[in-house]
Amino acid sequence: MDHTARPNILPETVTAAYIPQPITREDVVIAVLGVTGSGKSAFISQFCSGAAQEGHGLKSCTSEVRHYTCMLSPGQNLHLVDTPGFDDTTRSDTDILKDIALFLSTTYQRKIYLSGLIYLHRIIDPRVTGSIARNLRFFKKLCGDDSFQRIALVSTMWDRVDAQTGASREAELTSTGSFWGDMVARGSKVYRHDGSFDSASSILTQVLSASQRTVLHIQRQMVDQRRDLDQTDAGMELEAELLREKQRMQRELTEMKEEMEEAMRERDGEAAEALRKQQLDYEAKIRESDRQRENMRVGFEKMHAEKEKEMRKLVEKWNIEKKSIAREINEKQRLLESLAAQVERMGSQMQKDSERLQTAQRELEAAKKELSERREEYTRVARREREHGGTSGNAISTLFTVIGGTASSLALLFLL
Ligand SMILES: Nc1nc2c(ncn2[C@@H]2O[C@H](COP(=O)(O)OP(=O)(O)OP(=O)(O)O)[C@@H](O)[C@H]2O)c(=O)[nH]1
Ligand SMILES: [Mg+2]
Repeated sequence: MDHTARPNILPETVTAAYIPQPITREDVVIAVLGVTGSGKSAFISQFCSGAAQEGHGLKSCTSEVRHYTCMLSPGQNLHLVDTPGFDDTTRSDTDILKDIALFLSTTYQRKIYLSGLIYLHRIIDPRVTGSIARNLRFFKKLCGDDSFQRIALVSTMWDRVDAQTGASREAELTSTGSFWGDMVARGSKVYRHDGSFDSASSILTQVLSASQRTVLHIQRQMVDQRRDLDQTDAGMELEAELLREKQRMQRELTEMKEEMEEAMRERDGEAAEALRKQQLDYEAKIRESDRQRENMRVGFEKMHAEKEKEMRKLVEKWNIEKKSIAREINEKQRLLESLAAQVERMGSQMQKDSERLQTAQRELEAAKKELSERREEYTRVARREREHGGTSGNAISTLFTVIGGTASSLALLFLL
């Protein structure tokens, strides 16, 4: 294990947003797998910032296989393939296996080979639970022994565990054949990830440093040998698992029927009804398990055709949505235009009103000035008259002029 290598995937190479790029033969492709919540999307997001959606709740987050692209060097793209975990809370294992198998077969058929696989595991998990072990089994079957040396086994969340506990869990994983042991014995490398860019980048750099590419069992079996999915190693593993589960449910169903007969003999209606409901539930589960097994009896070409049909339906749905959104945008645009015209009309009216107001203010100022001049004039005339002790014809005419001017100014004030 090498924790000292300097990261040479620098933050500047991280792409700012997810721009899906078609994968070419020259590109580097790395698949990221692991149970739900192990940190696959978070790991990928370190390099394609904000791209892969991370989950923060209890539900599985990534529900389909999707690749994210970042640039390794000018002209060379790196695609990180995000996958849903087999224990997804929203989709069946067969649907997930089909999706992963389809991606791997399609790329392989186009002679695009994987440069490596990264398998993530949460070091904070105190035990390798049934579902973790199951996930690992499918993963190993998917890859096949000859690809083990291209696998990076990465335990995540080292920032959330004390070093000693983490180390002892890691030792158990690597020393137990049915966990990581058999893969490590055949060349898989073990790494630790603490959630930081530096640790993710150091791991990716080391995965990239080995130049050889690999072909997985599922790729050879589906494309070269043209097997149906249920005839591949991974498919057979899943089929066997589904069969075991079905047999278990059938055994329980038989016991349930016996218990129900007994409850009816003892006239315990309540217990019989509860058992009847449980029985219906089990029968539905068994039918679903049969449907899942049937679902895997499909070859690469048919899987491809099914996916294309699904995509065409999606595109049709998008087109309908696009049209309705375009209609909505047009309506909003028209509304906006009519509002803008209204605002413009109000604006020009306001402009006219403000001009009229300014004219009136100017006239008022002039009238005030005139009034005060005439008042002064009147005062002067009155003073002169008092001084000369009489009223001349000239003075009377001046007085009339003053009074007349004042009246017109007052009239203007009232108008305003
Ligand atoms: N502290 C810490 N948190 C991490 C680390 N890796 C992932 N997480 C967090 O763990 C949660 C689950 O991570 P995801 O990347 O969504 O896990 P996933 O494997 O993609 O899960 P699915 O899409 O459901 O299969 C997210 O909240 C991550 O931010 C880590 O190394 N340290
Ligand atoms: Mg995810």
